[in-house]
Amino acid sequence: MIFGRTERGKAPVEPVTLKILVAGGFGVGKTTLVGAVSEIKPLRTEELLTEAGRPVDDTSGVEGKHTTTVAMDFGRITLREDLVLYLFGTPGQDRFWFLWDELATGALGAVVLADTRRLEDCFAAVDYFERRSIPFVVGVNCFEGASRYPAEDVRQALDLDSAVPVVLCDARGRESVKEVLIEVVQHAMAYAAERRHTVTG
Ligand SMILES: Nc1nc2c(ncn2[C@@H]2O[C@H](COP(=O)(O)OP(=O)(O)OP(=O)(O)O)[C@@H](O)[C@H]2O)c(=O)[nH]1
Ligand SMILES: [Mg+2]
Repeated sequence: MIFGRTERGKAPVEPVTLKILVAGGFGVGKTTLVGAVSEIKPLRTEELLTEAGRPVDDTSGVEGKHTTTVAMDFGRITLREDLVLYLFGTPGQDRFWFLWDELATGALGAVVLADTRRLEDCFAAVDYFERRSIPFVVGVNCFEGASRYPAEDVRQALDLDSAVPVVLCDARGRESVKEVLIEVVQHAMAYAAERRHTVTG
């Protein structure tokens, strides 16, 4: 985690910068989410989905999808004058799992994007962050045509701890994505405070 230092009495304030991961299964909208909120042109590493990859790249539900992330997405958003998030979108396909540890280093928290038509695709991401004690929120990307489920149902289906926020969102919508990111930051702060309390108390 990289913290900018603020010097008292000096303006403008140098912002605190936090690293947030955007994870989840294949084609769930991670690249879309980073692109929707980033104030810089997002760095993308998209490659065309090929005929050869068809047996392993299941595009059902996202038939319009022609590319996939092979390394990462990178974007930046200033949530407040003194708070900047660096967003790292992970590749969704299992064959790129070896990149995750690199991407997760120093992350304050994560968004696990989920599609209710293929909820099982985000199990691996949920498991990954639980094992490493990286606080995360689940963002349910509400694709048109997918049934809407209350957040509580998604929590139960994913067997999530009651403290993990579940937020319905639209990965294409800037305001919607911002809400999810604010939720991650708040959750991560609460999580850190809780841990401090457990250690010192
Ligand atoms: N209808 C609808 N389409 C969406 C939404 N979010 C993403 N899409 C589309 O779904 C497809 C997949 O989006 P991506 O952002 O590439 O998904 P990804 O999770 O980055 O995919 P990988 O990197 O390959 O795992 C694209 O064609 C998007 O335009 C959404 O909320 N609604
Ligand atoms: Mg992607």
